[in-house]
Amino acid sequence: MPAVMIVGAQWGDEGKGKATDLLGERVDYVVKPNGGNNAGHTVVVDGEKFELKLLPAGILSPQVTPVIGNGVVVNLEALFEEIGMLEQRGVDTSRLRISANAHVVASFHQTMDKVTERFLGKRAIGTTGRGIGPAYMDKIGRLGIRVQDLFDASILRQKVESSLRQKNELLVKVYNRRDVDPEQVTQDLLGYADRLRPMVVDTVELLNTALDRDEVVLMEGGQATYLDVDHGTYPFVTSSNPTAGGACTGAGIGPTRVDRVIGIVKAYTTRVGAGPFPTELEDKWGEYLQTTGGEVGVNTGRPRRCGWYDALMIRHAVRINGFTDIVLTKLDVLTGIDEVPICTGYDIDGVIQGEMPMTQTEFHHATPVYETLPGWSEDLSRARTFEELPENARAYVHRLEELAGCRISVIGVGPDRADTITVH
Ligand code: 2SA
Ligand code: GDP
Ligand code: MG
Repeated sequence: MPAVMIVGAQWGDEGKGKATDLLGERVDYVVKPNGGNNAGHTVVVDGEKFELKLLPAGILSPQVTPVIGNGVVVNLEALFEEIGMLEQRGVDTSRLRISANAHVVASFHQTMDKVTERFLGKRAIGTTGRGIGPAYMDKIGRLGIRVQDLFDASILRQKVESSLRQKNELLVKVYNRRDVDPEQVTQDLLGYADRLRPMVVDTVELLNTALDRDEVVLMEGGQATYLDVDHGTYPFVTSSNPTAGGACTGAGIGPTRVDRVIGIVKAYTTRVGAGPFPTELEDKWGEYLQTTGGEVGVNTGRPRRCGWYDALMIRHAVRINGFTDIVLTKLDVLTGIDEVPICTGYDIDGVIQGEMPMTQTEFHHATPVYETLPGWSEDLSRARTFEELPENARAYVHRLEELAGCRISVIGVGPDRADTITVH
């Protein structure tokens, strides 16, 4: 079986971590193709909760080789902290492999992230403050530091100096901050080199030869479609391509080898950080979803903004990513709502439309048009087959499937690995 992909279809936190963990039992490699320690996955295994930020969720499955792909930006301090936390809890992390081409997030990237956000004031993006944007800026600007540079001190020193030259000007003259000493940064990074070296390999060769042997490779996208720098709600996005095409680039696996592209879709919508969100609820229902769904950021502890399901966004995400299947998560959270609204259109300055608008201005002006389905009050968490779901929950799922134009193969009815219904 060739490669499989997991992609978030909304603004993140759809439950990708749990989906990866579920598939973990059937895959040999899990590769993270994009993002860094801005991600946050919660995986619950037999009641035990694991919060992962940088490492792929596949690390929790003993037979899986977890891989950090070339498209990832790696904060080394965060990496070793997470490895230490997992080892302490008895998780074997020795199989972890890291691409020599992945980029490094240095401490000054984090400083730049924070000062830029502060400088933007009311227009801030609401980043996670982990230095992700500045690290990708350096990558695209050809000033980046790669993992392999840690194994050549003189190259590393040159790269750190080049990256800091302009930033130090900015820090001192614009942001009124102290400049950063390149030698100190170089020494800090070199301090990780020996521990890092055994994990670093040519991950393109590793993954593609595994596929040649018919082993299963799962690409676990970070963030989500509407945080994609090309397809998302720009500029309120992350600085990578968390969509299906980006996963191919970030893992070094060609599209012809991908068998399934699985979209992870929450049964309602959430968002952390700033940016437009047509179905956002600022009433008691928003609070209800926030509380019942436990909608708090894994990484920064920020409460997530909550709203109803937006069918336009999902249909568009199906197109962008070419989803073959949808995993619908958190259906259980909707239990107890009398009537469940689904956004099926936008009223944009008096004109109703049924597809995502072309421009960001229109999206900012979009007011949702809802159709309402009858709710259910039964506890879903014990259901293990589609037939065990109450009739109204089944009708909700069928309607979402119809509106998305893509089959819903798996349904999540609780946070635990076991709280899952396989439909197809
Ligand atoms: P950044 O830090 O440059 O990537 O931020 C840019 C935007 O991307 C959003 N973003 C996220 N949205 C949801 N979840 C993310 N990860 C954490 C989690 C969030 C947390 O999984 O819980 O703990 O706060 C994530 N990472 C980036 C971010 O909110 C900005 O809108
Ligand atoms: P990710 O960033 O997409 O991996 O998602 P997060 O882990 O940040 O957020 C998803 C949250 O929902 C986590 O706390 C999961 O444990 C939880 N979760 C996942 N699937 C389900 C589900 O079907 N039902 C419920 N109630 N919780 C779920
Ligand atoms: Mg998350």
